[in-house]
Amino acid sequence: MERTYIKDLGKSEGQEVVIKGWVDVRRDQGKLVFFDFRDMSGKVQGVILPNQTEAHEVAKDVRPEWVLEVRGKVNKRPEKNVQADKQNGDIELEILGIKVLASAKELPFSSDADLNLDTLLDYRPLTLRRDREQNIFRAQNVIMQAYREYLDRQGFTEFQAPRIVGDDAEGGAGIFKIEYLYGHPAYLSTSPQLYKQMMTGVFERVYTTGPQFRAEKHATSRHLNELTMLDFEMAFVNDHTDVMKMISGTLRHIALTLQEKAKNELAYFKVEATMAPEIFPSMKLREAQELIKKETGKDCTNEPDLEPEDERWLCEYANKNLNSDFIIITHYPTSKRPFYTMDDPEDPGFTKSFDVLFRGVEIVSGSQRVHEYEMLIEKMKSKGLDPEKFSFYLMAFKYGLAPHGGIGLGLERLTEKFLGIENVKEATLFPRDINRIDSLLSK
Ligand code: AMO
Repeated sequence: MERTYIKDLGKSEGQEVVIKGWVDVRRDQGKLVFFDFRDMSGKVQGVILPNQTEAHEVAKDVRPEWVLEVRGKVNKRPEKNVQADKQNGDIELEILGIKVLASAKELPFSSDADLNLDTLLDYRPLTLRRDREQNIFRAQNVIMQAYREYLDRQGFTEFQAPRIVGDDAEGGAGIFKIEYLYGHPAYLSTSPQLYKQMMTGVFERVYTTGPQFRAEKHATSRHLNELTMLDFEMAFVNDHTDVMKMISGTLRHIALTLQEKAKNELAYFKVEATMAPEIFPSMKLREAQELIKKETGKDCTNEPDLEPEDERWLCEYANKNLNSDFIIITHYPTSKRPFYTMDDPEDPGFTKSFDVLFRGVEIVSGSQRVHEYEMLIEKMKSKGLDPEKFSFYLMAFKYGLAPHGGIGLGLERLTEKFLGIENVKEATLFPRDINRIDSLLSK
């Protein structure tokens, strides 16, 4: 008999079916044995009635996480036992036969326990099986699909960027050095920045997704050493505001798609619907700092950047006063932004750059880029970089690139904030941080 997925059992009422999956929970009640079974599509309760001696015999040793093939009859539950809020809460599988596909040791934690971050990560292959973790990564999958869907519709072309690079694009972010062939030094990329810019000379509008590496010794709830970055870059922009419109549209589409396709996951985390207007509210860094001073008395008006507490305050402000969970801060100082960022001639010392803040944290950086060859060489030199080292990249500019701009978006931070969870590592399947690459670096 063909396997039926657990989510489809409701359509087979009164019929005999075969399911395959894991034991989620086992409960013995006198002569009845109850199981919750789990497969990739959901959960269902099964029961072995007292007369099923063969099934009882096989089930004797079966514990949570054993993998089974179960033959059974789908029965409607009596009215008083219906659990309307639960998947398959109105049916039950009457177990007629069990085949063990794999046995399992006892889990090192109880499956419904509230686990701290260390335990969650120490036992990642197992903790990922929990409802909470499944919901995080199902929602993340929807985010990825929505990101691609929106940009595809806007005429973008997806491309794959290399991860082994000859130098650092971001100048500032720590970079991991590796030994390449013949002893040549090489690095792990910190961003696909240079490649996406070159690609605008081919496809005009491009995006790319994938791992990026940051060799920074942070111990915070927002930093990873390997992150998934979603980047796009678009040619023929008038200035950075065209890019701001595109990222507003992208994030709004992701928010709406989550509400439509990840309803259950959002409900699990009890998060309020995201306020994502068509174009996000924005203000210059200096205006934001003035606002903070006026409203809170904290004077950060000469600082070149926002501190985490400023970012939190601005997001609360936008939530309460601007009907938006997102706020864009523009015009960071030239000294704080990478060489490829366009200066604003109307605001000397500041750039046509921006960050998008979402529920208290920066999730996106972006800007209009310098597209003129000579100006770019000057900018590199002013940052102490050797243009010779970037001659491959500069070739694209020497032979004509259109005015362009783009963004980089951190997938894990975005997921974390959409779901209202507390640490970016919880929104990372297998986080790399200062303490661990799967297992702890030192005990
Ligand atoms: P930036 O360095 O600001 O910009 O990175 C873009 C976004 O990536 C995420 N991010 C991180 N997430 C977790 N841990 C980290 N260590 C980490 N570092 C960055 C954040 C951040 O907003 N090339 C530019 C983008 C551009 O201008 O197109 C860049 O890399 O969400």
